[in-house]
Amino acid sequence: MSGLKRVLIILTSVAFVLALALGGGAAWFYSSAKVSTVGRGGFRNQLVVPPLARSTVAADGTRVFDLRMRAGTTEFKDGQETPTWGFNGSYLGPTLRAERGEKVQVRVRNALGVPSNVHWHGMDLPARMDGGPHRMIAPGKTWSPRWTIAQPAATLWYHPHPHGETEDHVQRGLAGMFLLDDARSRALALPQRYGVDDLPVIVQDVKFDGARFDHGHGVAQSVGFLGDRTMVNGTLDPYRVVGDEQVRLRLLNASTARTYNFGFDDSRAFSLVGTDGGLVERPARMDRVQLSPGERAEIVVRVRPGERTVLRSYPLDVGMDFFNQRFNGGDDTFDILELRAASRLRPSPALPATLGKLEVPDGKDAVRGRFFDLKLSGINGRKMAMGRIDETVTRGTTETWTVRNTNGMPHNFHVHGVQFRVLSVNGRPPGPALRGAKDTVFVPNGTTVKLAMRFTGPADPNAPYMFHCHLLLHEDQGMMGQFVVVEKGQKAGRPPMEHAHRGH
Ligand SMILES: [Cu+2]
Repeated sequence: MSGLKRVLIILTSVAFVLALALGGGAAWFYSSAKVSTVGRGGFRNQLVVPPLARSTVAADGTRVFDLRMRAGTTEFKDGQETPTWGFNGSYLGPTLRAERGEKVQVRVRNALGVPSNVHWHGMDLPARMDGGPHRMIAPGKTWSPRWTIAQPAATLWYHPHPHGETEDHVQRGLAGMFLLDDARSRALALPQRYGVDDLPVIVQDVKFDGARFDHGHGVAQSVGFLGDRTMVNGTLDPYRVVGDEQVRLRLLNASTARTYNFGFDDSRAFSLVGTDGGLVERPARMDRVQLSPGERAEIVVRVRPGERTVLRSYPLDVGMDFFNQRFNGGDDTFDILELRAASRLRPSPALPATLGKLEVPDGKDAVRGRFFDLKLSGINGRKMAMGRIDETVTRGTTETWTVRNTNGMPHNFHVHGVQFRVLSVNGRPPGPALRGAKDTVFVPNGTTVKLAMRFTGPADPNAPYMFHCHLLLHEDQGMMGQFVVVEKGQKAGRPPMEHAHRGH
């Protein structure tokens, strides 16, 4: 054998071994990116239901709540104390509840030791009360926004919104529900005994490094943080004993990046009765409902005496490409919550055939359209700038907003201070889970959604509302813009810069 030939054989062998190793590495990397907790955790812990926040009623009829943001530790796993943040407790916060027409005030005290703030997600309220990134609360200070509840019954929530740090503050535990009621919702034959047949289900994915949270981002995860297990209301491996034939679950995706595809382990049908902004016009039967970060769905599920059924999150079915599907959590499966039906169940009335009329506009009276191109590098090519107002809308008018994602990764779109109707998804009428009032909508790659919304104000040219991707890493990286609501003919002013310093 010639020397040259020998060298060639050696080189070929080395290349072959390298290719095998690379291929094996890639295969391992690919298969290790898929997570399933089915049958893994057992359901060992009774689901914690956040307490209803206590309130007082002031002389002028205002319902007053107190929230205190603080640091602490929480025992998620036996004997292990995890450093966490919470409102009035060590993790998450109490459920605030108010009635349509009621005046409310929330006194928010920041005892964290670092600046933070609170945004009322889904609330129709003046921009100055909205808790955007301009409205920071310094350590030791209290912010006391007040407004009148001017929207239908709904499952809303609250969480911090500090520019560049929202993912971190929410992951540490700062989130809670804000439920609204009205005369119509109270009169309907829907399960509505809080903590009994009407359960808050705050879903978050987490990862532990011993006792501590591990908030690291995976290398190929463009969406941000993805955990390897889930919690409901801060409870790992949760179960709940239910004593009624029908149970209402108020699902909130409070995760920072993960989208869930909820269903039951036997794929039984359930009834969707509410979306982000309140009740849908009529209950819709389905066996899956998908929620991206920030979205809510109210579902009613029927259970049989003595049975156990598991709320599960299935792999996503949104036509994501191969790579995104695997590395952004689309192939993952989680056992979320086990419902244990008592051996004898209280009878529940049949669900009403209709739940009422939607109050979001159908877009026919739209006076203007706007277009938003979602890119991680910025919306419409611009990164969030605290001192720049991106859009100016006229109070009392209806607009259509067209939102497109061709960015090669999933995004969603949340608008502050308003509820909208989804008119179309890629030119077609939306599916049943998108036919209610919404404030956040999933926009996977290759999708264009058209929304209709009416800005009821009040006008304030100097106080902006936000629109942004609610995948919190993306929001922190600048996928956000600002709009103001003005009176006809008025010009946008300047955002209040006194709260804009963040010292990064
Ligand atoms: Cu995004």
